[in-house]
Amino acid sequence: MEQSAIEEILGNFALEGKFVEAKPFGSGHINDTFCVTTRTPGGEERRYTLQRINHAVFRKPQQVMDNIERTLAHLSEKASQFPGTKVLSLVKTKEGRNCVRTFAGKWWRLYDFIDEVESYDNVRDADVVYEAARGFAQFQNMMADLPLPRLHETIPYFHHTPMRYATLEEAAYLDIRGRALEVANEIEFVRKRRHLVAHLLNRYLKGQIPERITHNDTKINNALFDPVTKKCVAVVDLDTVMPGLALYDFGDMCRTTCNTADESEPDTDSVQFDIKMFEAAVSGYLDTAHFLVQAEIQELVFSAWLLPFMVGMRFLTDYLQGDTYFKTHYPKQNVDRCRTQFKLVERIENLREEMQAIVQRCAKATGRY
Ligand code: ADP
Ligand code: GN1
Ligand code: MG
Repeated sequence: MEQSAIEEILGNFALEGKFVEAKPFGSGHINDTFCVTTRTPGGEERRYTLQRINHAVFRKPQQVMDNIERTLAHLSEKASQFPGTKVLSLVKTKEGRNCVRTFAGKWWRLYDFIDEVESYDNVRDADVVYEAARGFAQFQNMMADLPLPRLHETIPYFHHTPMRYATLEEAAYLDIRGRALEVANEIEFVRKRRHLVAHLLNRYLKGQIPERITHNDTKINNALFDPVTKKCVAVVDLDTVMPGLALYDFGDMCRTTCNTADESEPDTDSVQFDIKMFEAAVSGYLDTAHFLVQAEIQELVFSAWLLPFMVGMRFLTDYLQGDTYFKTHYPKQNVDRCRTQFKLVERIENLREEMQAIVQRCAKATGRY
C-alpha cells in the first residue's frame, strides 16, 4: 500500500506529530497491520499500530469496535490491580470516533504502539508458555465482571464445531475449485472424528460448562512479552472478544504453544506436541484461572485436542473454497496449515493419558481435587 494512501487515512485520527513512515507489521492472518512512525515538532518519535479491519471476516466492524472500546475501558479500570499489565489504547478520530470508514468502504483503527515488547510465532521455552497461559487467564479474570449488556458476537458461530463441520462438508460437496480429491485424506480424517464435534457444546447446552467472556484467538503471537522479565504484559487482537467457553481459549493457546513446528510447516514429521509445554500451559492457566469449575478442568485435554481439529477444518474449508478467508503467501499454504493441525491432533490422541495425568497433578497442586 502506498505511503501517501496511509498518510491520508491517518489524517482522520487525532495523532501526535507528522507522518514519517508506515511499515507492514506482524504475521496475523486476518487484518492488515502497519507500524506507523510520526515525529513531533520537538523532534520526538511516536509509534502507532494502524489496522485495516477485514470486513469480509468481521461483517459488522462497528460492533467489533464497540466491543473493543468497552473491553479496553474495563481493562484500564482494573489495570492498577495487576502491576506490569499494559492495556491497548485506541487513538480516536478527530471527530471522537473509535474508527474510520473511508469512501472506499474500508474500516481503519489506530492504537498506540506498545513499545519495548516482544511477540513470538513459536516458542520452546516453558517459562514463556507458563506466562502466556497466565496472561490469557488473567484476561479472562479481568473480563469476568464486565457490566451488561452482553458483548456483540463479532463472528457468529465462531467456535461452533458442528457448524464448522457442516461448512466443511458443504465445501467438499460443492467443490467449486475442484480440489476435494486432492485433500480426500484430510476430509476423511475429519469424518472419522465427526462424533466428537458437539461434545463441548453439548456440555454447555446441558448447563455443565458456563459461558464466559473469552478472547477467542489466543494464539501465542497475540500475547506481548517484556523482553527482560519475559512476563506477559499485554494481550492484543481483541476483535473476537465475545461470549464463549474458557476452554476454547485454553485449547487455542496449546495449539500454538505446544506445536514444535511452524503452523505452515510442510514436513509434518517435525510436528510434535511438546508435553513439557503442555504442562507449563496447564500450570499457568490453573494457577491464574481461579474461576474454573470442575467440568472445565475435566475438559482441558479435550479442548487441547479440539482446537487444532477445528482450526485444521477451517484451513481445509478455506482451501476448498478458494483461499478467501485466511491470508496465504503461497498456493497451498492452507493445505500445509491443515496438515500440521491434523498431525497435532494425532499426536494428542497418543498422549491423552499422559496429558490427563498432568492436568490432575496441576489441579491437585492448586487445591482443586
Ligand atoms: P491480526 O488480526 O491480523 O492477527 P493483530 O491485532 O493480532 O492482527 O496484530 C498483528 C500482530 O501485531 C500481533 O500478533 C502483535 O504481535 C502485533 N501488535 C498488534 N498490536 C500491537 C500494539 N499495539 N503494539 C505492539 N504490537 C502489536
Ligand atoms: C486467525 O488473526 P489471527 O492471525 O490472530 C483466526 C483464528 C485462527 C488463526 C489460525 C478472526 O488469527 O481464529 O485460529 O488465524 N482469526 C479469525 O492461525 O478468524
Ligand atoms: Mg493476531
